[in-house]
Amino acid sequence: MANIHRRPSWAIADTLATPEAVFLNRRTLMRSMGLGALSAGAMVAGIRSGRAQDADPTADLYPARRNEAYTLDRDLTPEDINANYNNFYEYGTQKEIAEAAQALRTRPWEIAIGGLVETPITIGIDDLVRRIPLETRLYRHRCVEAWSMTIPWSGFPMKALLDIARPQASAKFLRFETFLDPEMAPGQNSFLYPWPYIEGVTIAEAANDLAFMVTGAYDKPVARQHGAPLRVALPWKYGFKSIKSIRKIDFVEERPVGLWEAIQPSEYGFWANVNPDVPHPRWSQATERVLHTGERVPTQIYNGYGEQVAGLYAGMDDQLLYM
Ligand SMILES: Nc1nc2c(c(=O)[nH]1)N[C@H]1C(S)=C(S)[C@@H](COP(=O)(O)O)O[C@H]1N2
Ligand SMILES: [Mo]
Repeated sequence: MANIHRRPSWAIADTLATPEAVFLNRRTLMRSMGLGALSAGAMVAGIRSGRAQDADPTADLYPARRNEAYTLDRDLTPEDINANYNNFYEYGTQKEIAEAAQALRTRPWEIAIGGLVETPITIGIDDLVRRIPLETRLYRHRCVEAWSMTIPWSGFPMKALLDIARPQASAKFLRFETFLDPEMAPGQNSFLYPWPYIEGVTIAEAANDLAFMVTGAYDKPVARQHGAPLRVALPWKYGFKSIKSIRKIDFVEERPVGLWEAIQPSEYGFWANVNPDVPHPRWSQATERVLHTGERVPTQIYNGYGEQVAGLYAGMDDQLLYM
């Protein structure tokens, strides 16, 4: 167990993770959870409940207006590739969680926005998405494991949350929390992870135009395996910052400790800005594997978004900005 604590499977650069290594890790985890049999059953139940769900009540909002300020230097990752290669530990530690994730029930889905704000609010996802105009942006995504993808996200700027909740002067950070429901998400039965998944950003980061709240992808409501019905996209940071299936957003004074930072603070920090020159303790970040071509390309500082976000970190050289 201590060994798994040190080395969650996704924490191995995926170029180093042989299928054997992934299999072994998964089997060990299952055994330690006593979940071998249950997991197969949960998977079938998941597929069934996914099919039984009604059509998404926000489907009419897509395709959302394309924001031409966000384009790409490379092709989009084909939808079927993206939809079948995911990190969503609530549904398993392997990349093939798409089927299991269909167990995620996305309605009713309320989001509680509170903490140090003028206007705390609990709002249903369907009300939230109709309150703010949606737009589509083509974004890059760089996982800390050194693979990358490109995706047409739809949603709204994170800044809209500041306008809705109006943080008090004492608020310094946003703290995001994923749902907690081990019956719906078998991975949350594992005591190896401090569920629920938590992540955070500073108020200044949230106000940067690049910080995006995702409600859709590929011109329709976002798929469960990508973090329906509401997730974050912070394309200049390693992917683990982009938390999925959000239920709670709090404005806080103290810096939030994310799930991965809680497990392994020497490898996963708060800032997690992409930097090819700062290796992960166990692998290089100089290049990345493009998911849909298999090609290795150089990684760029801030994942290519430095012009927009580098200013956020001026004078912060005392911080561990790149892990
Ligand atoms: N709740 C939750 N959010 C999460 C994760 C997770 O396991 N649980 N994985 C993170 C990681 S490591 C990555 S790379 C991205 C993957 O997003 P994708 O599966 O849509 O490509 O989600 C991030 N958000
Ligand atoms: Mo990741």
